[in-house]
Amino acid sequence: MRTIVIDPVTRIEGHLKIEATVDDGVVKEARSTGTLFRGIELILQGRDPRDAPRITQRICGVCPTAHATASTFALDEAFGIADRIPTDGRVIRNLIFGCNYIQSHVLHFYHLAALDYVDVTAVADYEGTDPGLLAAKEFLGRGELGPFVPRYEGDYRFPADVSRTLAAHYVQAFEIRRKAHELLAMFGGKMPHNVGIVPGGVTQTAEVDLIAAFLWRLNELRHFIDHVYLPDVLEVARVYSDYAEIGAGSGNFLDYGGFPSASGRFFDAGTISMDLQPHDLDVAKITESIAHSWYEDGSDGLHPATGKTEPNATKEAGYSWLKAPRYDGRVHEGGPLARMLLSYARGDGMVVGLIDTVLGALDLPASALNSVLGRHAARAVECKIVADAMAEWILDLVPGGPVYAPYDIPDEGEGAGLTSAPRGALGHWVRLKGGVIDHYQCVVPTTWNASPKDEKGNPGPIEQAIVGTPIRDEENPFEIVRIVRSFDPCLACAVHLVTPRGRSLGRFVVG
Ligand code: NFE
Ligand code: MG
Repeated sequence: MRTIVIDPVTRIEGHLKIEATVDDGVVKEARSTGTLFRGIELILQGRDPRDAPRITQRICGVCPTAHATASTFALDEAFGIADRIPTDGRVIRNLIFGCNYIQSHVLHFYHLAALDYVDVTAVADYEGTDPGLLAAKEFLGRGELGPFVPRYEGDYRFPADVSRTLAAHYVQAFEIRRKAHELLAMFGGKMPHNVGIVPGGVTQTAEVDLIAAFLWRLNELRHFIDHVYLPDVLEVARVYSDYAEIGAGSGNFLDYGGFPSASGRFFDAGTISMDLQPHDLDVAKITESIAHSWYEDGSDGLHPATGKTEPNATKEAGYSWLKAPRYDGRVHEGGPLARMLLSYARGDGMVVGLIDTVLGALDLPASALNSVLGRHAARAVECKIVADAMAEWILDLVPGGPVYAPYDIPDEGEGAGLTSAPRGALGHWVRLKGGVIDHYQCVVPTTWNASPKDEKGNPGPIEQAIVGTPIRDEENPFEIVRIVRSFDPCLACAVHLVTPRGRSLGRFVVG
């Protein structure tokens, strides 16, 4: 029996510690610990509600647009204007958010996860004349670390020529992400922390030149997704096919639904498990456990609309700053895999076609999607689905049409802003009193996925995905980090929580 501690887990966003107890070469128990404490929700108390989309975006630089979206949905509801958002406002919000999806998924595969599978240093030996490979060689050879980053002693399986091509795509992906940011800024003003998405709609009207320029640039991103990103994910999946059997999580998935359409949402809300029977979502069934989180006892199992956050850094039973969100008292995983399973089971033609193509190419059954490879494949498929849909959505714009609904800020009001976010299901809950924010709670995708045990002792999704994994080399447990990264965790988002006014817990608290 031995406990492997990985602290911090690198190449993810934020501060995550993983402890895995290994016996006889197999993980018997795993603990996921968010080691950073933050205070965004408290900062909102007493403020003008219109500050919420601006301030909550500071939860994260990776998915600020998700927080802008959730908080404006919550405020639209609290202001009583949720059903009055003009078409152009709705569509432009979706376009701004879609750009962030593309950027986030490309970031995750190439710059966070790919180095688990691809030895990019292979490009150091390249002596040919291919401009992409030469650019990659020059780019990756820069910096203080010496000519190349140290080699990751692990489980690299590609021949050098494939590794070199993938290294060139790794470098190209930076350019693609820059372009996705620029695309977002066309309607959103800037990235990160856009200034376009506001209660009632957006700040930028749909002008013909913007629409044309947006489409032209979007098509370059779509070309990359179709001809580079998706094929590269399939290439990794073929060579690392054993990872279709590694990293199965709880098997329960949920999503809140995302991208409002004229009649509902582009992604429908729901829950699903590996029997592929989708169920409607009942928002009342969302609760947060703090049994093993560093918060005062007494607020276990509250719905976020009345949620409390009272830190207790020395709580004996605690081991994480993340709470443990649960649906109907059960562990649920969120993310592209949840959404693609829901769309697949509901018979969305595009998703069925793409997922079946991926499964066919890899000769895998649908049950294999509950795995490390399933998460990567679902993310890539979702990236294409969203990017292609954006090219359709933009055609619904009416140039020069209204982009926001005017409103008065009410003295009292309540709202829940629920949305799909790149990493899963994101919810913001707001309550107004005297025209200012009285109560604000966020329950964030990675809070679901990286959550600790709940009051029943059930481990969170990442913990469950690690348990049962055979570890080939306990000195270099690459299976564990590959599983963790397949969830694309963002700990800055996950630990957005409140600290009581006037009580300092220091800058970082490491458990
Ligand atoms: Ni900081 Fe985020 C997304 C949100 S996640 S990245 O996607 O909301 O946990
Ligand atoms: Mg919260």
